[in-house]
Amino acid sequence: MDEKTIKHLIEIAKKNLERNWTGKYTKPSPQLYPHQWNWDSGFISIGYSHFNLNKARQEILSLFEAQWANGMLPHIVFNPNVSGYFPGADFWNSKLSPQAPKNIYTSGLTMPAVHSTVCLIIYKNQKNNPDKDFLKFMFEKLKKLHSFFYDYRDPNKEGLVYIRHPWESGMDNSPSWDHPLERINLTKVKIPSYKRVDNTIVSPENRPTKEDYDRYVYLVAQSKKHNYDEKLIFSESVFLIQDPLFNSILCKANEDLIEIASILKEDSSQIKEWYEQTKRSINDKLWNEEERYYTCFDLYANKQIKPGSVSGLLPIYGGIPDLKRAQLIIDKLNSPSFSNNGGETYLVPTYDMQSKEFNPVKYWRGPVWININWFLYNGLRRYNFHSQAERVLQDTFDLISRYGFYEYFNPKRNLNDFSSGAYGGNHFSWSSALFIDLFSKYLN
Ligand code: 9WN
Repeated sequence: MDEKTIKHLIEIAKKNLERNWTGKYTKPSPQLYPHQWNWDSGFISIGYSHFNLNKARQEILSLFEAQWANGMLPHIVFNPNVSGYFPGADFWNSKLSPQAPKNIYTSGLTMPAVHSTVCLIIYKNQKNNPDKDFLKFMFEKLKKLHSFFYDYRDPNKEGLVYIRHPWESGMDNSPSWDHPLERINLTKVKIPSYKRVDNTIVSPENRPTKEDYDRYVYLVAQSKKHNYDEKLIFSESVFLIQDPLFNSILCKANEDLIEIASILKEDSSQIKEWYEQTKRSINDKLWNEEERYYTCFDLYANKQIKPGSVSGLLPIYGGIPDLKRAQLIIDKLNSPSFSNNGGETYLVPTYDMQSKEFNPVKYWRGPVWININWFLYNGLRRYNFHSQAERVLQDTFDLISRYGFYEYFNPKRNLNDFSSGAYGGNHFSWSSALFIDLFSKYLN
């Protein structure tokens, strides 16, 4: 990692964000994702906060304009002037819900709640000029977002929230969802007709399968049938999962919202309760004693899902494990499941490399993603695992300098075909924005 190359890459990263900026928000990638995406905007805003605070704030403000009356922040906010994405605004028909905003079209589900964390980062990156206005404007909206999760997605009132669609996790075709999704018997249920666009823009080999999409579409159709009413969807859904990363992101967001409340001298007693309960329940319910890391809980089947996802390592991002468990997570990270001692793989594969489900080229079934590296890096630093954190940084640099700012990457270093290790969209916004954050000490 030499300073000159890092600075050069930072300049390219800034240009990518400039290229994807629409005047109101930043597209995740130029063609593949032309609308505004929920957690993407969070990551993008973190990148901007180092060199353009106005855009950092604008990105978040634009997203929250589409917040639903019940507090839900939709996973996509549609740009009415743009087509070429499936499922688009018409398919979602968010107006079915009385909770949806009147003049903005959105999807009908949500994504991981990174936003309180992002707002605090924006505040801190103001450095010598601390302005509380943005935090003041955001505080109630952020609290409402957290309330949404605890009011509507925590049926046992245990501080663990569920996702009701793979798209909510942001890790769409993770093998963790295979078994629960198999409950949707494709030969028996009616799937609305639809036409994908994603696999005409990038190689189908690197995207979810037709069966995956059939099930994604089916779950959307089910929620539309209930006009996006959370309670009705819950009563009928076969896909209800408590995921460690999703809940750890919320736990960290609670921690950061508590800090925001203290900056603003607002009451944070409710947020503290959420924080404590979520932390405790992740440890009580999502820890897998056999594999010695965290895993998802399947609410429908009332049992844990087989461990394997990188999500199970990431409670360190939220400060969830005690030191003993954090060390076990490091052992897992260093094991052949997620690393290769001979240095033949990049950190961090998104699924256990020793499992039969692992696929190094297929989306969330193995490839390295830069946002996951960002969570891992911050978690490792939080527990003072500095040498591992440096490895994440080095591997992120190696991947980006070798291939460019792609969406996801093959974890294997020694590929025969040198050109085939990076997939999905190029000029990808969060790869660019989080690279800027990870290497922000090199900013001019
Ligand atoms: C569906 C935008 C989004 C990311 C997700 C990623 C992918 C969409 C898709 O792209 O999902 O939401 O069409 O595949 O899985 O994490 O937010 O970048």
